[in-house]
Amino acid sequence: MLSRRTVVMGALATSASFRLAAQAQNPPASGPGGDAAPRTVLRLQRRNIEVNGKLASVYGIRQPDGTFGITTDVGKPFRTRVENRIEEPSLVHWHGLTPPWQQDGVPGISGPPILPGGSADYDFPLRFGGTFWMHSHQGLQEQLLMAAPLIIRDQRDRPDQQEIVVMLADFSFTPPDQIFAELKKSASKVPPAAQAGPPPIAKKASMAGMATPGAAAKPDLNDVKYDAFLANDRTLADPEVIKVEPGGRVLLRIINSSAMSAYHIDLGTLDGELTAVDGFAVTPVRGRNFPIAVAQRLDIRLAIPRTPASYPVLAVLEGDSKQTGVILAAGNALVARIPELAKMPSSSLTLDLEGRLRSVRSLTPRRADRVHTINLTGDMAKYIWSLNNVAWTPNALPLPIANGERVELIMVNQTGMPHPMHLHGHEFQVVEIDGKRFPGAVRDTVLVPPGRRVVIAFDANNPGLWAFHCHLLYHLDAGMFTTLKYV
Ligand SMILES: [Cu+2]
Repeated sequence: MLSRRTVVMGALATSASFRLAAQAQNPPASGPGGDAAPRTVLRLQRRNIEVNGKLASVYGIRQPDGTFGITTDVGKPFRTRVENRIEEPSLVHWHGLTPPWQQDGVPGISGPPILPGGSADYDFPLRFGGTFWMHSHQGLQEQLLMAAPLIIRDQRDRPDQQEIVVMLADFSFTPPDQIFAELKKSASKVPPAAQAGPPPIAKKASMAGMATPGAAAKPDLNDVKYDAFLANDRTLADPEVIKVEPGGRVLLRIINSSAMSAYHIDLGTLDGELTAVDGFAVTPVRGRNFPIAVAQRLDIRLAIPRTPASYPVLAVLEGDSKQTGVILAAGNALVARIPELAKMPSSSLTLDLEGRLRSVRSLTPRRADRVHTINLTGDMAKYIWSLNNVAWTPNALPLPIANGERVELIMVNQTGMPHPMHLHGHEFQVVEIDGKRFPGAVRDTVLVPPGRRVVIAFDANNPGLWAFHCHLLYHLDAGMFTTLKYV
């Protein structure tokens, strides 16, 4: 049976009645799970941080006691109330979770945004644990750090292991609207030769590669020039220093909440063991350097050496030397200042690791009942980004699928930029790269570099209207977005 709250979350509710109904429920009535489970309040609010010695007004998602986001346990209901304390409408998406579609937090798809002063309630079971995150799906609020960790502990977590969450973000003092306007303006200055397709070639970095478009061209990266890169809201000029036990075990939960920036995680002299991507277990991969695209997460286990020392955990911007990070301080070690430029520039992200990842729990092998080919397309001249040459509008038709089907999405990147593609409401498995089938990682966001073909498979087991889009914020806003629908 639908609770009153679930009805309130429905897409049919208008913003006004949505707000009134939500307010009328205060104090909380008992939900489907009874009175027992307390409701966690999350407030969307303005806050100040200091970046490069200057004060910056950004957003945050915090509990009344100041805790960013949520840490909870698998099996518990996800019972939250989101209170909008900012001056504009907002709505929060639970990235990687599989709620009923009306609680997915995409304005105009799952339901209306929460008006200023209003609130919305959520209540759904947590089917699996792992490292997830939450972020506003409204406008460009994510660029102003409207994001927070969403950690679900499960049987993989060990009491003898210190958990450290590292949230990465890109930061600009330029307001997001202006960033977007400048992207459109500078795009229109691309010489006509660079606009000729197919495939359309992005500007700047890829200009040199114009004669050999697509995969052969150097990918176009980092078209927003950020003022800073943040790890837990701080730069390397004043990084977070986290005490760890010499000889102890650490689980890094790295979340890339950046709007537009991908990184290579540099563990320095520490050997890491990658145990999960986007929350889902993979056969462990050892290494000191791991790529992370926008919206992805990495769980990396570390064994801290017994000798006191400080160990930076860095994120180096792809195709650049700029870096951010946190410092792990084991014992009474001196903490040296880490420069904001790495010695060596990082390469652009590849699919080398993706092709090696193997899920610990694959989908049941099964032929696809339905296959959709989705070309990742764009027109750099107008800064229009699209799927199958359709820049999304509310009139765009959803991709049809049906309940119970095994669905495969073939993504072919025909542009000069990499696109991290995210499916809402379902975990998927990477099953093919460039024609080679393999039982890859189960995850919710996969990178498709220029000229590459990536196939994902999922089971249609959560009926509704679901978003599928590029997670680069300005590509998403420009129209690289579609929906899937089934009942
Ligand atoms: Cu994109």
